[in-house]
Amino acid sequence: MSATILGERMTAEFSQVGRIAFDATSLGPVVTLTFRGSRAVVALQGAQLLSWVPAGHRDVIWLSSDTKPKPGKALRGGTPVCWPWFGSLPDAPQLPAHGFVRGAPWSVVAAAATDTATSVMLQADQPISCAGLNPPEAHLTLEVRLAEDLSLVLTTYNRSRGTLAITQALHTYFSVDDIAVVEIDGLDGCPYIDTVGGISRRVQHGPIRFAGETDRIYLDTSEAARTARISVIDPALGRRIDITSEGSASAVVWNPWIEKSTRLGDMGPEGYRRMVCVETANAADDAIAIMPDALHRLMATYRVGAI
Ligand code: TA6
Repeated sequence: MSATILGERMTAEFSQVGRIAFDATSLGPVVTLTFRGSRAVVALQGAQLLSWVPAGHRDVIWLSSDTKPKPGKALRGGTPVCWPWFGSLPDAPQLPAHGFVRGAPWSVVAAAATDTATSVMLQADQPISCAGLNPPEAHLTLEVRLAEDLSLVLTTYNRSRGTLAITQALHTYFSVDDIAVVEIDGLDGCPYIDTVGGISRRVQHGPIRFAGETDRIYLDTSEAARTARISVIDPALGRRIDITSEGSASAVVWNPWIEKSTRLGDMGPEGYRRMVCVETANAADDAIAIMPDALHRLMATYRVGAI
């Protein structure tokens, strides 16, 4: 369906909600939410958050200046939805990294504008499937809720008769002024899998700082994320981004640095310096099993403040 027709259909259906608009853009069809001077933009392909501009702040989300929409592929940046697996499948390396819904078509199925928030619910178009894979019988939705903060809730409903084992991530690229002076707080003492230069297991001591390619899966973080919270500290911008989560036991921290971002080819000039990924996940050892007819919610909430 062309973006124009798509936009007309959905605009007709949800435009009376107010504070929600559908547009066909150079990045594909998007839905824009507004709330008290804040704005969020979500691509319908992949239900990918592309932008969140809280009132009085710069965009919190990084999106490459060199990314273009391709069928079945996520844009570089924003929040790709990694599901029903995170990373690559060792026993099926031919299947796409990070699962197959991040480039698939989703539809807005509900919208609301209240005194406390503006929200949309997107649903992965059924059947959820991927070439060469027996698709899990699951119903997948992403709620985007814009208030003073921004929340993402990824809900997996297991419609099969068997247990659904998945790994997953809300793979968010945050915008920073200069990665060289950024710190990530809140993961002190957490065990992690370091995937740079082979696989090794370590324990985090103090804040995370960046001086090269960094690609780590922090495990058993639910305590840190739920209570002490994980924060991106950006001294150059004088900004902190606090990340709290529910239903998540892992956090992935990634910056490709120079060589890998050159290899990726879609990070834009010096893009690696302007971003850091802090992903709310259930990955590696933290895979989850969803019983038949049960559901699991993975939730991340982002809030910005001054430092
Ligand atoms: O989340 C970190 C990571 O797994 C990195 O290893 C890197 O591959 C990144 O995701 C981006 O993956 P993508 O498939 O989007 O290029």
